[in-house]
Amino acid sequence: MTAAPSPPRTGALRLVMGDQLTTGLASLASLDPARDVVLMVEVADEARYVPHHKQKIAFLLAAMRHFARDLAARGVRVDYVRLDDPANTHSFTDELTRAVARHAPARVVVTEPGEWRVWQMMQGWSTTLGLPVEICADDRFFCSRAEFARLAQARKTGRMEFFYREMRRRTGILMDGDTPVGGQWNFDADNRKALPRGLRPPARRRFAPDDLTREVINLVAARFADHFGDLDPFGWAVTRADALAALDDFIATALPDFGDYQDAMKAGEDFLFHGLISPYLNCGLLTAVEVCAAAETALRAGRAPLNAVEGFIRQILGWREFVRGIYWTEMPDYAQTNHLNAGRDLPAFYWTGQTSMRCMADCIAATRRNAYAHHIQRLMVTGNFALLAGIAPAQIEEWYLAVYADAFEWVELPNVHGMVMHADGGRIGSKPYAASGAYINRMSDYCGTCTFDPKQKTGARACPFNYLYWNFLIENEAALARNPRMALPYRNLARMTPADRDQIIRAARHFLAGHAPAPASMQPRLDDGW
Ligand code: FAD
Ligand code: DLZ
Ligand code: SF4
Repeated sequence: MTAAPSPPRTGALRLVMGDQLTTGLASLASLDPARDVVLMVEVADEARYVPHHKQKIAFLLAAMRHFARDLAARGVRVDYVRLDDPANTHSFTDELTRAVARHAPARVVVTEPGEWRVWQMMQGWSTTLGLPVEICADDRFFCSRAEFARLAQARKTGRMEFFYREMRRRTGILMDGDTPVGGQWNFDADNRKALPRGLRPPARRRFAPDDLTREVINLVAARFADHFGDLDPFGWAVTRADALAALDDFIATALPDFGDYQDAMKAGEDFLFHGLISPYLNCGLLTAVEVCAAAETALRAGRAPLNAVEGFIRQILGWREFVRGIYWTEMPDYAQTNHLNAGRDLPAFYWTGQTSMRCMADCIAATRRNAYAHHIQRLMVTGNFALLAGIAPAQIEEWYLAVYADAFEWVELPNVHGMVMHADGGRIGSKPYAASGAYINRMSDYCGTCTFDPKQKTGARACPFNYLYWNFLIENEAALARNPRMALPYRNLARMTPADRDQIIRAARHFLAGHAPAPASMQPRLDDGW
């Protein structure tokens, strides 16, 4: 008598995570609908390792549910574990273990993750599961992790600008043969205009939540009530079709002015001429290739000028790829550096928004409303303040990772640790972007309605950015004075009388001592039970 045949094993169990919502994902490429199962899991660990903005959690879970629905409609077997499933263990590893028991797969297939933390977790999966685990390279970037490492060895990743030119040559984007379109690589000098009075940014396309998204919003409201941020109005696209519509809307209405007003800020105008596409790019609903192609097509069709299109494409083909490469070649040591020995606690107003500094209050309020702030708000307002105030890098990094819908560590950390805090000693930027109130006054209309005066250095009405700026130069003289790009500010500092210096130091100390750190209830809770 022959033994009864054992039940056929599922082919592969393919885990798709919240930032991998791309139909052409590497780990889905060889999917066999007859034998494979796609696993997607909503786990509280991912929502709580930093206290993510409510809207960010809702955006990702809604996008995951729509992605799963679309896969299932195409005949793919999807095993989807919801957040409110009573059996949910709320961790990637434990949910994989449970799914392996359900499906008895021959192997697990996954695409490399966006965060070092999860990459480390993955290294243990084969042993834990007792199965082969195939980790596919994430091919949604122009430059793979391996290729960036090769370029770094060939010394082509020292500065973003040279890496960017190399990427232009390799991809042919914005190239006419061997030369850059327009005969110039970079039009940044044209892109620093303040917003003229009377110029109204276009209304932006937002997307009303459907029933599936509304269900997620209600779940997040109930489960994460203590997290930062508003849930309503929720206007993010959560499907590929709507993300494409958002991209079309940007290209048609805002891209033409993106370049001119890239560095501008205006109170109450949350989006200006920015793309509003980073959440879609980072979760996978849009790809970098198609976004760059859409911008280049607009240029070639005469629908957007070169300074706008080059400036926009540089952010994606240049900065986005560059910071990812730095993250993966330099982690985990990268996160530990603290070049300026900054160690002050993050003030509570980053979470409450309650501060008399109009620029800070406006940027934090926009962040609370939208889980979004545009680049100059992040860099020159909330980032600049953290730099000047000497906030501990890890604390300000957690804030940025928590509050933005587009924040994943591979892109957040180099921007905050490197570009903003100069904690990496200059790997990302050759000098810190430190600026006084004069810069914010030039590029925005915040100061006109602020209790402080951007023209005063000391005294009760002096703009805090002013004395904090000079105090920053004084506190970091040993680390920064020999940097050639800091020569001008240090020459100006040298002209200050000892009495003026003393007054600055006292004003800064008084201000910093008067701002309490965030109470424990606002700090990330890594060990929170579910
Ligand atoms: P646009 O201004 O329209 O730019 C187009 C695209 O270019 C963006 O969608 C983004 O994909 C890319 N891009 C622009 N600047 C950068 C940059 N410096 N690094 C990487 N990509 C860039 N971006 C994130 O995607 N996630 C983050 O967590 C994040 N944290 C940041 C923290 C700080 C302190 C700073 C200064 C910048 C951060 N950025 C981050 C970069 C940038 O601010 C956002 O990508 C941008 O604001 C997203 O809005 P947008 O789509 O309207 O961008
Ligand atoms: C950010 C996030 C959140 C809030 N929730 C989930 C989730 O429930 N399930 C999931 O697969 N992914 C989630 N994510 C995104 C992950 O944090 C992200 O995929 C990893 O950090 C990638 O390294
Ligand atoms: Fe910000 Fe200073 Fe201007 Fe007030 S005066 S809005 S604190 S830069």
